[in-house]
Amino acid sequence: MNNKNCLIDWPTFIGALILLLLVTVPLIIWPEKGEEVVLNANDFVTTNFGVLYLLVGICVFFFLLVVAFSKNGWVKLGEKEERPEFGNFSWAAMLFCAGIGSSILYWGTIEWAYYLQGPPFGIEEGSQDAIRWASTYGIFHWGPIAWAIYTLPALPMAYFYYVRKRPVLKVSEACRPLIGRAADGPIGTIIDVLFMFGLLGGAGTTLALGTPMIAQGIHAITGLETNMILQTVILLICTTIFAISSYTGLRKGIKYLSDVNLWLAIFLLAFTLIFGPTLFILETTTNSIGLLLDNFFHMSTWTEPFQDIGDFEQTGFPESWTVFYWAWWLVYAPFVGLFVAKISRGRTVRQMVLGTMIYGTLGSVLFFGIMGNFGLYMQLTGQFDVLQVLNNQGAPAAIISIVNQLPLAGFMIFIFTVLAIIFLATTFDSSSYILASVVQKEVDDEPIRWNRMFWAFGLSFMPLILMYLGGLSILQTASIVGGFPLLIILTMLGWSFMRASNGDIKASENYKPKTINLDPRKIRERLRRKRKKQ
Ligand code: NM2
Repeated sequence: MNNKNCLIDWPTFIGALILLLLVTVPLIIWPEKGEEVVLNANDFVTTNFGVLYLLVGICVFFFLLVVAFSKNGWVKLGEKEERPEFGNFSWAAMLFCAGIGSSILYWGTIEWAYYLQGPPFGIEEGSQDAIRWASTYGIFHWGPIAWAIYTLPALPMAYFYYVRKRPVLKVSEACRPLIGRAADGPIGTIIDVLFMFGLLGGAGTTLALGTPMIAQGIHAITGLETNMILQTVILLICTTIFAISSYTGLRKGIKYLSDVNLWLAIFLLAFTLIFGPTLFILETTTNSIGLLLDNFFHMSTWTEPFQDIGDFEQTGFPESWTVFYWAWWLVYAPFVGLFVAKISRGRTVRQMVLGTMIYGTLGSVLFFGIMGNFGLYMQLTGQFDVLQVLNNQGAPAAIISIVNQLPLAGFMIFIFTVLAIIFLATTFDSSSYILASVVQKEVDDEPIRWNRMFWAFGLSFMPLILMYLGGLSILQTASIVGGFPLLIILTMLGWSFMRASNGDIKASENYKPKTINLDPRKIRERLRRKRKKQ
């Protein structure tokens, strides 16, 4: 073993690997039985613990607001006079690109169609109300609560980076104020392994959804059959693009690709807005924002109770959507949090918190408002029957055929597919970076190469099996089950931040409470002076 390999934290490495194999190998050996077990696991978690996911979602949202507007929010992430390292636009763009991948192309374009057919709140399928909610619910699932979940881990991480000046690359490390020296022992290892497991599950959902969509795009452009072989090849090509670039030191390549992606995405959105039904898009999006604001608390706490007791029809909507989404955001949260922390130097905690929630939501509104409402328009006007394609040929075909309705269709499908491929390659890049870092005791500059490669290929393992098994519920289960331990880990991260920052604030001499004491004498004097002037 050369001394570089001594850097590997073997218990975490092996722990995560064993967990991954324990879950995936039986699925390969017994796919049919496996499918049943996976669906049961989904059912078990969402039915029994669904309410927990919803509660954590809304609590995280409030917690962040409290942090932002309390003394903890005034803490500067950096030196006193330091200005933010990045301007607002590039900060917001980087934030969005880190947190979002190919899935926003997928769901942004097609989510409404699922809601139109299976509306929430017992609303009649295809009714006016169902249409309104169809274009609103997507924004909710990609909105303020979702972004709050992303931001929470950034709190302790940014705090340790810039205030305590201790870089944090591991979740266990960020929990140190809470668990103390246990962070170095088995408890720390368990936390890191569970985080890795969650990320492997979440990325599994992302890659297993994104790949068939890319295959469909390639099919539309080249006519190649969209079978398992094509999908496997795409997954491997995306891993290889990334592997080559990171192996040959072309790391800048990925950074360059991310920038290209930002502009391609802006182009796709602007083009669709201008050449699509502009007024319809603007009106429907505005309306959805109002509907969302009006019903925000109802949506975030809707558990569909007493449905199974009385003789009511149960939609299963909260379990199949809201719970799934919160879980999916949860599994990515520590990893995105780390990135948010990195780019937030020079901001206050409050700026970081409100910035992520507001800019993140705005970005989601753009995708869902423009791409989603474009598809909805096609459906409602009868220009193109999206639902029929969705039900007969599946979501990837429906998505690509919506893009196919744009002017310059061939070219736009090409842009859309390239966007999705780059998104997928960058997901491999950033996720494998984090996975590899977590299993190292130290990281100087970059994780060890073979370690990085190992996790990049490890990442494609889960989606391959998921795609092979197929079905939306199966893909969702990877995130739902992987996200379960994150419910606890996220709570620990929030707590850890409060404990560390409250302690430091109290101990710091120059802390003055920000309450303003108004002096009645001075007020009277000021009013007198004012009157005199008049
Ligand atoms: N989230 C945002 O698949 C992706 O686009 C990455 C997915 C959690 C739903 C993140």
